[in-house]
Amino acid sequence: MSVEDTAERIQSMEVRGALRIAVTAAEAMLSEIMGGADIPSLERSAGVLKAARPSAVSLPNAVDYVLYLSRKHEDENTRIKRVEGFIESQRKARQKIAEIGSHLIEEGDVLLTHCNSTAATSVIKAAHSLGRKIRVFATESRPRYQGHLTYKDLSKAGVDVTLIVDSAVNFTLHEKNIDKVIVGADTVYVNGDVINKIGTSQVALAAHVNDVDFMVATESIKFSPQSLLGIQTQIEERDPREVADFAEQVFNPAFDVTPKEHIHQIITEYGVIPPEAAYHILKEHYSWRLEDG
Ligand code: RUB
Repeated sequence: MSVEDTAERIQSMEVRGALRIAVTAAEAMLSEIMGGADIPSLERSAGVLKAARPSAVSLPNAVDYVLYLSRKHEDENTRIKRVEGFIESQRKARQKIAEIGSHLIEEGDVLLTHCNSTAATSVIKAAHSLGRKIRVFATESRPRYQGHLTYKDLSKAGVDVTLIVDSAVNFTLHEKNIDKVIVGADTVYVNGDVINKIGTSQVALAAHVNDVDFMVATESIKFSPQSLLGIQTQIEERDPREVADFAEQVFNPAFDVTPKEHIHQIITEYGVIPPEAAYHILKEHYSWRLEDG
């Protein structure tokens, strides 16, 4: 698949979810490398891919890492091996998060999740496959209804899941005695604030008021090195017609920022950290990014 087609599939959300976006973009860069692309043409491809969706930092992180590896290894075979190794490391990170996160889900837990995060659902499915009896409430996640994907995925795995409308979150938290909320992330800032699907910050606020644990499951590829430099991630605004085709004025932000004060834990492939420890993940695992400019 060409870089332009891949960017189009990401923009149209045929490919969505921060990790899948990152891996698909890295795979498009890998095909270019396999086709003998030189550094200037890889740089051009990276630019096209990075412009596809602005709020998932996993996308520039993945694409820039492939560029970094390509500049570092001139030999084509080594380049290919390193990029393949990077893509594989992302699949392993997901498995590790599922394994680590499953320890945080207890027998009898009632959970709530928002949107469709494969990191969050893999934690839930891992806990379920360990035999824990759990129940999950999934928001439908207007306007694109990614919660339907969550519902289908969890049902298929045999998890007891119930769909709710987004505006039922606060009521459900106390009415159904939710123990924990678990969501994914598109971007994690150095201070521990998290960008995720629009409505996540409201879910977190409601969880805070109801004294419910709020957990974020995320691979380190979603941590923002730019935030170390004081640069904020752009919040994507999407087509108003996703919301309504009759209204002349529609505001349709796709993501929002949940403040670290409302987040209890962040589950990463390196372990469970408090949001304040985001700096350490960035410092240990993203120094290449700063070296590379
Ligand atoms: C998806 C979304 C997900 C994160 C994490 O938004 O907000 O929670 O991307 O997903 P969209 P994952 O549907 O607009 O891409 O854990 O699968 O990487």
